[in-house]
Order: sequence, then structure tokens, then C-alpha cells
Amino acid sequence: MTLQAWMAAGYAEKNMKKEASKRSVEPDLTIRGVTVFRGLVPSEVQRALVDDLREVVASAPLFRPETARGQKMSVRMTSAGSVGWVSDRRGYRYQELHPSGLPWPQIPPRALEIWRTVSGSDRLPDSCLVNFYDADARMGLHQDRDEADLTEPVVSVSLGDEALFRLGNLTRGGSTQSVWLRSGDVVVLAGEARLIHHGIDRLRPGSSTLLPQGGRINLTLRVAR
Ligand code: MD3
Ligand code: FE
Repeated sequence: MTLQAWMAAGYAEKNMKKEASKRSVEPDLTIRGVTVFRGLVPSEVQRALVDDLREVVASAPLFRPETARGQKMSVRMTSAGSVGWVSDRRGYRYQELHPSGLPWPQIPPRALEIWRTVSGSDRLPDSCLVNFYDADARMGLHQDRDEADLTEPVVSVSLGDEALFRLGNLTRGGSTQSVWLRSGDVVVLAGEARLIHHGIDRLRPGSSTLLPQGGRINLTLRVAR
């Protein structure tokens, strides 16, 4: 059985308990156009993904991006794919090389399977951002608009400790809504939701045993170019 079929089967079984008629992979929750697939990634696959990411980080070490103003971000990052996201005193951008000067490693096939399962896109992502949050890390409200084709979705995979995800609006300010993301949850940002402001307020340290030292990893798969 392929990973995709396995996820769909496991997910369908879980969904059937709630709604007997639904057999396909359907989102559990839609907030402000953002779709959340709760626990889509089975725990075995989560563990395998963490192993994949250990290899990614071994060849493309995590770094703390610096803003153009010289502030270090609290989240540590790296990427896989033909391009990766970097930020330094020169600004932020996608580029073909890790700050070390080496090319980024390949996107783990298991991550691509998740994209195929939920994205609804004909394309494959060319960039997989890997964000690592320790207990104190956060990410302020922002938009993702550095990608060339904003009609392509973004797919996020949460691994490890739970995180409070905040959703705002297409413009700055206004009301927000929050949702806790748990290990194995997959979020799809497509259509109008693609340009919504969003961020991570805080973790719930110790809420998952997936990562031996705790913390949270978020993968975001994107078509950057
Ligand atoms: C909503 N990461 O890397 S993932 C990011 O959990 C980022 O690390 C957060 O925001 C994290 O840019 C949130 C979920 C996510 C990703 C992209 C989005 C939500 C989004 C793009 C548009 C709207
Ligand atoms: Fe973002």
C-alpha cells in the first residue's frame, strides 16, 4: 500500500466514526478559508518524517534568520528543494543555496506524498521550509507572498509539540481567530486564504513525545518559482 493510500485509509476510517458517508480525505475544520486535516499523518509516518528531517538538517543545518533590521528570529529554519527561503541583512528571498553555499537537499518523498494527498495542485512543490520551534519560539503575524504564483497552495505539516496558530485577515489588523495545531495535523492554504495574515503565538511544551528533546517542527511545502 502506498503512503498516500495508507493515509487516506487511516484518515477515512477516523472520519467514518464521525460521518459514515465520507470516505475521501475531507478537512475536519475550515477557519477563514484555511482547511485543517486533523491527525492526517499517522504516528509511524510522523516518526519516519522526523528521520527524513534529521538527514535534511545534517546536510542543511538549521539557522536563525535575521531580519533586514538585524533582529534574529526565534524560529530556526532550513529548507529542502531546488530553492529555500532565507532572510538576512539584504532582505528575504528564495535562493538556490543554503547560507553555507551548498545546494539544499531534496524534499523528502514522504512530504511530497502529503502534498499530493491534500493540495489539489497539478504541480509539485519546489521548496519545503523546515521551521523548528523551541519552547520559547514564536512567529509574528505575517503574509506569505514571496512565491511567484500565489494561486498555488501552501501545505503545512505540524510535528511535535502543539502550537497556537493565529489567523487574521487579508489586510493588517482586525479580529483574529486561533486554533491549536497538533502533531500530524496538515493545513492547506489555498484560494483567498493563501494571503491571510497568520502566525504562531506559543507552544504547549511537553504536549508531544515525538521529538525526544521537545519542541515543534513545521514543514511548509510551496511552489516558490
Ligand atoms: C496561512 N509557518 O513558515 S504554518 C511560515 O507553523 C509560517 O511554522 C507557521 O507561517 C508555522 O511562513 C504556520 C501554516 C501556514 C503556512 C502558510 C500560510 C499558514 C498560512 C500561508 C497563508 C496563510
Ligand atoms: Fe507564513
